[in-house]
Amino acid sequence: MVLLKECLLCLKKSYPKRIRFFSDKIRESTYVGIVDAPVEEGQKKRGVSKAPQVLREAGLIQKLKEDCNVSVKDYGAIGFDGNIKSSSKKLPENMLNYERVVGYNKNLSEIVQKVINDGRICLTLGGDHSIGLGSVSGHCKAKGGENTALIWVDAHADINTNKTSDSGNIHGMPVALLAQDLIPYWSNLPFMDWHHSLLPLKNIAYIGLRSIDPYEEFLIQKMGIVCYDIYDVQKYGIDSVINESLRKIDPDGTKSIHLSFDIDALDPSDAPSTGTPVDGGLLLREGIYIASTIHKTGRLGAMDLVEVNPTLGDEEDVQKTINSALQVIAAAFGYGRRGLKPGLEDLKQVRF
Ligand SMILES: [Mn+2]
Repeated sequence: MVLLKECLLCLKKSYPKRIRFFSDKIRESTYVGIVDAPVEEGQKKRGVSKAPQVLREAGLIQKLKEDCNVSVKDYGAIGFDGNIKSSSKKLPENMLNYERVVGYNKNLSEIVQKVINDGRICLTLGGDHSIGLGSVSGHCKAKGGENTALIWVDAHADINTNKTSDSGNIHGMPVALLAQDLIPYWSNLPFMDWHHSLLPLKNIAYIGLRSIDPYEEFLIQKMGIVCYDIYDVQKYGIDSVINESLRKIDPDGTKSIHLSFDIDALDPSDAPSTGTPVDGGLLLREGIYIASTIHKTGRLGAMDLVEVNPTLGDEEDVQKTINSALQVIAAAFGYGRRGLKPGLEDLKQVRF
């Protein structure tokens, strides 16, 4: 065992290219921190806050440990910053449950930043997609906005502001709140001093969109945001879409990648139990392909899995949706459909 390690180290010194070949064949532990965001005030349907518990009961942590060889640390559930409550401050219009949503995102942002600074990949279990605000914000604070690349996999663009949103649901606004370039589009956002809109739009790529509001489409075009909608997935294939996305938002291959995966990106046949399903979505295998391609970069910094609502649909719908969520998460943390790579233990008998 020791000999094997020494042998590999020796090769690393003299043959850097060869060691990369060997490293690729050896399974290494990944360190993950899990955060629950059992919240649902970013939209109007109740039940999505139950997802973290249901995903855990379905064996998420066991799957990560056994199928992905991941070392898991549990950071528990986010709370709500009690300092943010009704005050004389004028709240922004057309942002439902504003204090509540800002309050839990502040908390989430701090925890995500801590998990990443602890040297772990942060997995946040939503909750509705409003938690993308705190999660990505925390990632940017830990790594710097310039050094963070965001892949937003979703049926929707979630880039409305309170001036353009029809619903006032904040789960349709997180990308607009995160983007540095869109700061001028906002005004009067109290209790947001913890958030700095650090992420440049050029570091964001959308995959799977198919329900885009007119203003969102205008903004995507005007700002040149990298966007591969469901039409592009069909046209170019998922391999080109994810690799081109990564190449465009992270051309040097050096950024910390944030995968924000809305389960409604998947077709309702694979993920029916979600609040705003849209027909004609990504196949489960395409969702898995996105996640495993990001895993293979070795630069996944954080992941959100959001919008699973276990109170919608019948039992079969819920099972399907949970299964799809578990498979996408497992793929992001290294589970391959051809099985696990051998670990050092497995290689004891191998002669190079
Ligand atoms: Mn979303």
